[in-house]
Amino acid sequence: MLWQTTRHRIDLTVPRVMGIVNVTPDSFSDGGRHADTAAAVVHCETLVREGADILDIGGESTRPGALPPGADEEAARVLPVLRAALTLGVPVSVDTSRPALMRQALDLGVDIVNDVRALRQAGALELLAAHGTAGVCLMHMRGEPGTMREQAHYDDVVAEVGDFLRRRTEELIAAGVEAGRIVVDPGIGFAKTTVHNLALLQRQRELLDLGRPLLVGWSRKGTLGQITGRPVSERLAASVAAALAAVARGAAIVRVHDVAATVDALKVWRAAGQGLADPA
Ligand code: HH2
Repeated sequence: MLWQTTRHRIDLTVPRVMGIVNVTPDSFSDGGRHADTAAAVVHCETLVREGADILDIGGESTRPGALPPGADEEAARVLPVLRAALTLGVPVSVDTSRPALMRQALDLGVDIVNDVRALRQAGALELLAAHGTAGVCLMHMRGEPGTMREQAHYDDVVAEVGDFLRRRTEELIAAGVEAGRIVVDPGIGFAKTTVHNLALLQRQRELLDLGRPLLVGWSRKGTLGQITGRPVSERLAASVAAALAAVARGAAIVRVHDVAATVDALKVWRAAGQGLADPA
């Protein structure tokens, strides 16, 4: 299994780690820590040293209740960091929903567009189709971060998330995006309760029927706090456990804050033979 992106063909026969770089003052877990360009670039370098396979750089906090920054503000946060990250030798993803910023990022040579709104802003889908070479991550969310909690109602969350991702994938392919460039993400914590998030983990294998690689982001999220009783700053062990559980159920890429710990855990996981073809 491969993920074709602009400069890199990512081999997904082993689980990959996407390191999170939030260039924001208000992200739920690390807001303000890498809010200026210099700190964010140092963080990119650190994550690559720690073994990140992909860097995901974003300038909008999408925590529940967050309001989006202005377009100029988001671009000013993200573009200089993308420029520096592109020199580090790993695929670079821009985490944005704004087509104008996607275009600027793609012009810089960014490899992947990761959109929590699944390219639903006007012009985004056409932009990716016309660009032709970028990878895309389509994530499930309902509504907007500011209001999404009100929309956490499903009869069967796994089926409904799967239907959305299938429809969206088909729409991209119909618009001209190659299937091999698309990965899908159930959107843990986006318009979902703890019960919904856990159903998406327990039954994650059903989403493999979509025929696209799965990317999942459990890192430090609220459901882990619900289970462990721990605040965001103390969710490392819970995040690593969730990442392993997701990989065990077929996730190809895990989006994480704590790259070093996740990379170590996955090394042991693989050495133990989990999820690998029998090495004998
Ligand atoms: N989660 C967040 C942001 N972007 N992208 C994908 N594909 N999947 C996710 O689960 C996902 C995402 C939220 O996490 P974080 O970036 O740490 O927080 P914030 O949005 O507050 O910056």
